[in-house]
Formats: sequence, structure tokens, C-alpha cells
Amino acid sequence: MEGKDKNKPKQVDAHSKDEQLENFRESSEGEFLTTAQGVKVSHTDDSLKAGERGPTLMEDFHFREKLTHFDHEPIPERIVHARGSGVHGYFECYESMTEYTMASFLSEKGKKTPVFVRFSQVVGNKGSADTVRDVRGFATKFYTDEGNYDLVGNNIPIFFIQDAIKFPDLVHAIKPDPDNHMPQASAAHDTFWDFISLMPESMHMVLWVLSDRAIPRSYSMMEGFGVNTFRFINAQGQARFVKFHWKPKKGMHSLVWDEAQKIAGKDPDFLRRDLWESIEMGQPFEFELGVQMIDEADEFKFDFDVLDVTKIWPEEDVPVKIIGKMTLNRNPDNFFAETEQVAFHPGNVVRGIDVTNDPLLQGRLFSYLDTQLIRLGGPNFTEIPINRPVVPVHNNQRRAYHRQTINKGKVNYFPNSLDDGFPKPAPAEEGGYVHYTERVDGHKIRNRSESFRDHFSQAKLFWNSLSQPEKKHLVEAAHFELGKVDNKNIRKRMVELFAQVDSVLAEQVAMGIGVPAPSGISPSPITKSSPALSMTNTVKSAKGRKVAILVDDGYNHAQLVQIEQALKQAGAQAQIVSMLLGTKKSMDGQEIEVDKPHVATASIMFDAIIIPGGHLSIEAMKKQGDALHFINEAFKHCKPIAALSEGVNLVRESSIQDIHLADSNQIVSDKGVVTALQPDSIAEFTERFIQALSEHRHWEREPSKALVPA
Ligand code: HDE
Repeated sequence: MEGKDKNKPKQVDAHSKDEQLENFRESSEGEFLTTAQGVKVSHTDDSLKAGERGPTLMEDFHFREKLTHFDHEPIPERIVHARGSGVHGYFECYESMTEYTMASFLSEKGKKTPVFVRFSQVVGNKGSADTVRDVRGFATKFYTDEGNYDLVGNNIPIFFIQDAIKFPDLVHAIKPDPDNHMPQASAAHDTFWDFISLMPESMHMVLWVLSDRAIPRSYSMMEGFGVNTFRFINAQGQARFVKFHWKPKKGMHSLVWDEAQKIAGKDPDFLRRDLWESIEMGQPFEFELGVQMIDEADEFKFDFDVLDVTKIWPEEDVPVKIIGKMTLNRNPDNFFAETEQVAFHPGNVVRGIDVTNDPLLQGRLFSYLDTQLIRLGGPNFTEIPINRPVVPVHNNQRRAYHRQTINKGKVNYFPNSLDDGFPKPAPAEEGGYVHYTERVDGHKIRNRSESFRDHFSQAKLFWNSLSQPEKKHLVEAAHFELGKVDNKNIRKRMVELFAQVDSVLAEQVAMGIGVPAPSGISPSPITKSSPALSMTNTVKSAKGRKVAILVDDGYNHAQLVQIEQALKQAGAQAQIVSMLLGTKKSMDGQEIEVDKPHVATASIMFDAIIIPGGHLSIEAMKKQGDALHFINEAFKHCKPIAALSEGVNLVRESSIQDIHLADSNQIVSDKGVVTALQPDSIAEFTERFIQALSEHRHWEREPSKALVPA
């Protein structure tokens, strides 16, 4: 039999990964408890003893097995990206990309490929909080019909260092100090900034990490990037440099730093919960896949080196071509088996995609497989269901820890004659992977290319591209981070580096951290900006937003129902918040169930609040510190607030200042605060509120002592 018939990949559709995993999914519904050997267990509450008060017997195989398994349950957490959340879905190709790449999953319009995505934080341990200031991992495994392809990316398009050999130093510096293991999941300590202050190549990345991009509101509201430069190769053997982008359908939105810190205490699972609940409610996370391509012939036409991972390819210079969409719509069944055991590797590429000489990528190609060996206990981790490709695997591997496949036959070598030479290598025409035949020659040398030396131009480009509120947040983030650095010399060195980017930036940072603004340092002369870098230029939508409706007994039920309906239609989720759980009675005797009591929630858990009328309800809430705090805090975090009828009086009772509130039936919308006494149309009122909600945050409310002059 010919190899091609025997090995012919089966047709894969978007659901075949589920079917393939089905054999491994277990449900104990209606079943008896058994040991791992399948023996039914009659009693699991007492160990076997010599007499009721006697010692436990060694022969109690059920006890020994239960305890032994338990003792061995932890596996090493990932050295970085330890905390993460996984989700299944599929990718759909918008148009054939065969002009650029042979990759089969990109070959036809409408072709679907199953995927598994793991979003993550980088620095903290597995149990740390979700909303820390950090880069977010965005790793995607495509189960393609020509093998697994992993796009192991982040939500920031660049990186701290240019060469992988510096990665252990970077990670040691940012992780908790080796002597006292503090701080957890935070860069705000001497060792990190000491390292960074000596690494000018980090400056571009540092600005991104200090920006609002590092505190996303939701995993569905951040961009993703392949970061490193890869290659597309078409059937004619032509190659192009390529960078990958994920564009969120809901747009890019962030938390406010004060809010992010409070959420870390109130709900450390904030982003994980948002993902899980959204999928359970049938609201998928959606991202479009985009590529930037540069012809090989144009490799040296740019003012950055295409292999330098500290540089973006500005979207205005190299447009992002949107080529497909990913829909994430199914939660895992088991966190450990799927999210914990999934093993990504940027070297898992398929035909039509290859790597480049980007020295950071080259190092990653070594590190990921190496790390899986220690984390998952040997080379057979590829047989774990979540890591298996959906195409058949044929090779000569038979051994190592935890081998699952029982291969038949005597032959486990190549060449062989006993099995007619099977499994035999597939030539390119049969789909065999062929590496791009790039010409490489040079001296062995430990050095950095001169073309990698400009560390400030793109940092300046990023700074120039931010809106005033974004700049202000960045400066405040620097005050927080460097405010926690004890060593003054480190703070000084950081300000000197900021001065090489922009003098206003350096002055503003210096002002808050007790060091003089440096003089005599010339900032980067770059005046260009890239609108795509500002989060203000993004999709505005109310989809996926959470709104708290504040009520107490005596609320206006008719208004509440209309508000709920309007929010639902806009794809937002409403929750009824009151002092205590239970039911609340409206002014006309209707009842409503409270979703969250004050003690178990806060305004930081919501994107906006809305207060329907009802005399008694409002009078009760005027006396509740928590209800007033809800409004004050939402206001401070620039969130939309709406109040109807008597509800406006509750807003008046809060500490909100400098906002025009309605004193007639006219709808008043001022800096995201929407109020009306008896509007002619509640529908119009809710529409104005939803508009304010889609805007995300109303930065114009931030204290006027703006750090960065307009
Ligand atoms: Fe990783 N990285 N990384 N990284 N990385 C890991 O692999 C490494 C880098 C990224 O959800 C580890 O399985 C080196 C850039 C993600 O399971 C490890 C270097 C980008 C994830 C590793 C980098 C990433 C990892 C730890 C510098 C954006 C989580 C556990 C040369 C493109 C994947 C593991 C998941 C995980 C090494 C830099 C993304 C140690 C040596 C740049 C999303 O192998």
C-alpha cells in the first residue's frame, strides 16, 4: 500500500476535536465509585483498622491508592504564565491565502479549524490575582488538518529583550525577590527596575507595560500579537516576513489602576470569571486574525530591523490584512486535563509557516519543549488529549514515561524493509514539511546587530500616539511602580532613560518619585504617531458589559423592566444590587430577586450603574453608605451612571461634583452621567445610557490637575 493512502489525513471539521476528545471525557453520572483498578468501593469514609480505635492497616489498598494519588497531584506550574484560563472554539478563514502561504487552514474561504486558547498572566504564581499590571499571554493551538499549529502570543506586540539569552535574567528580576519571596505578581520592586534601568532595549516595552494595555477589562477586550516575526511560504517557495495580530470584536478596553487593585482583593478571578460566565451565557469571545506581510525583497527598506522583537511594524506603514475570525465558545470540562496540561510551542508550525532568525524566537524554539519535559514529565505529553493533533500520528517512538499508544508490530526504525519502509517520509508534493531554504552564512559571534541599536524611536512613537488620558495613566503607573523602588539611584537611572524618549514624560515621572528631572539629555526627535496604538481608536460597544441596577423596597418596577430589556438587547448584562439578598417589592407590589448584596459586590465589579426611581427605594438608599459609595466609586473610575426620577436625588446625595443633573423631564447627559426626571421616552433614556456605556469610560471626569499638559 502507498504511504499516501495509509496516512491520508481525515477531513477535519470545526467539531472534530470534540469528537476526538470524547473517548477521554468521563462522566460518573449514575456510576458506582471504583478504585483506579476498577474495583467497586463499598466504603470511603473510614480507613481499614485493627479494631475501631486501632491503627490503620497497610493492606487498605483503597486508602493507600487515594492518598498516594493525592500526594502526587501537583505538577510544576509554568515558570512564567503560571496563571491562565483556557477555552475551546474554532477559527474560520475569510479568504484563500494560497497566494502567500501553503498553510492548509488558511487555504479556503469558510474553512473551519478547531482551536484551544489559553489566556494568561505572566509574572504571578498560579494562585495570584487576575487584574495585576502585567502582560497577558494569548496562546492559540490550531488543530489543523495538517497537524497542530501554535500561535503563542501576548497582548503586547513587542518584548523587553532582543535576545533570548537575557530571558532568565529578566524573569529572575521581575519575579519575587529570592530572599523573602516578595512581591507577588508585581514588577513594582527594586530588582525589576534595577535590571530595566540597565537595559535601554526594554524602553519601548516598558511604556506599553505602564500603559492601560497592561490592565485589560476582559480577555475579550484586548489585542493579541504573535510578537516574533515568522515567515509565510507559498507553493512556489516564495517567502514573506509575517506578523500575526488578533483584533477583538469588542474593541480594546482597560480597567483603571485603582479599580484593578481593588478587584484583585474582591475577586481575584475577575478575568477568568468574565471568560467562563460569558461562554456559559452563550456569548462567545471573538477575535479577527490579521497579518502584516513584508516581502523578502523589502527586508531592509524600513527604519527598524524586521527581526528585532522590540519593534512594531506600524500599521500605517504595513497594513494589517484581516484573514479570518476566531470564535471561542466552549468552556473546558476539566481545568487540569485541559488548561493546565495544554503545551504550547512556537516551534509547532505547519506547512506554509516557518520561523525567522529573530534571536528571541530562536531561543523560544528551544525553551518551550524543554519546559514541557519537566512540567509534564517526559516526551509523551503530545499524547495527552488536549495536545493531540486531529490527524493521525505515525512515527517510530514507542517508549518513555506514560506512553498511551499501543503500537503494533516489530518495526520502530527507518529505513526498514520488514514493514515495506513505512511509515515513510512524505515528499513536499504529499504534504511533507520542508524548511524554507534561507541562505545563512557568517562568523560565529556573540554580538548584537547594529540594526538593533535604536531603543528610543519607537518608544517615542508609542508615547506620541497616546491620548492625553492615556499619557496621564502611564505617568501615574510609573509613579506607582517606581514609588515602590527604595533605591534612589535606580529611580534616577529610569528617569534618565525616560528622558531619552521624551522630556515631558521624564519631567512628569521625576516629579512623582523624588528625583530631579534630568537635564542635558536629548530626547528622541521622532514626531510621528500611529493612531492604531491608542486605545481610544477602537470599537465602541456595550456588548459584554455588566451593569448594576441599584434598588430597594419601593422601586419603580416599570422603569426597571424597560432598563433590563434595553440592556439585554444591547448584549449587556444587568444585575440587581441591594443591601441584602432576597426579594424586593416595587411601589406597585411587584417583586424582584436581588442578584448581589452590597457586602458581596462593589461598583468595581461593574462597568456602569443605573438607578431607577421609586420614592421609598431612594429614601432607603440615601441612608445606606454602601449605596452612596457605589455611586462615588463608579464616578471616580469614570464609569457611566444613570438615574431616573427620584433616582436623581440619590445621585445628588452622593459626592459627585461639577456634573449637570436633570431638574426637568429633559434627558441630561453630562460626562457619562445620564439623568432625567420623567422623560417622555424611557427608550430614549436607555439609548443615551447605552451610548455612554459603549464609550467605556469618561476620562474627561478625571481630576483636572492633569499631569500631562494638553
Ligand atoms: Fe514564553 N515561555 N518565552 N513568551 N510564553 C513560556 O513555556 C520563553 C515570550 C508565551 O498558555 C514557557 O509552557 C522564552 C514572548 C505564552 O501555556 C517557557 C522567551 C512571548 C506562554 C517560555 C519567551 C511569549 C509562554 C513557560 C524569550 C509572546 C504561555 C511555560 C526568549 C510572543 C503559554 C511554557 C501557555 C510560556 C519561554 C518570551 C508568550 C519557559 C525563553 C516574546 C503566551 O518555555
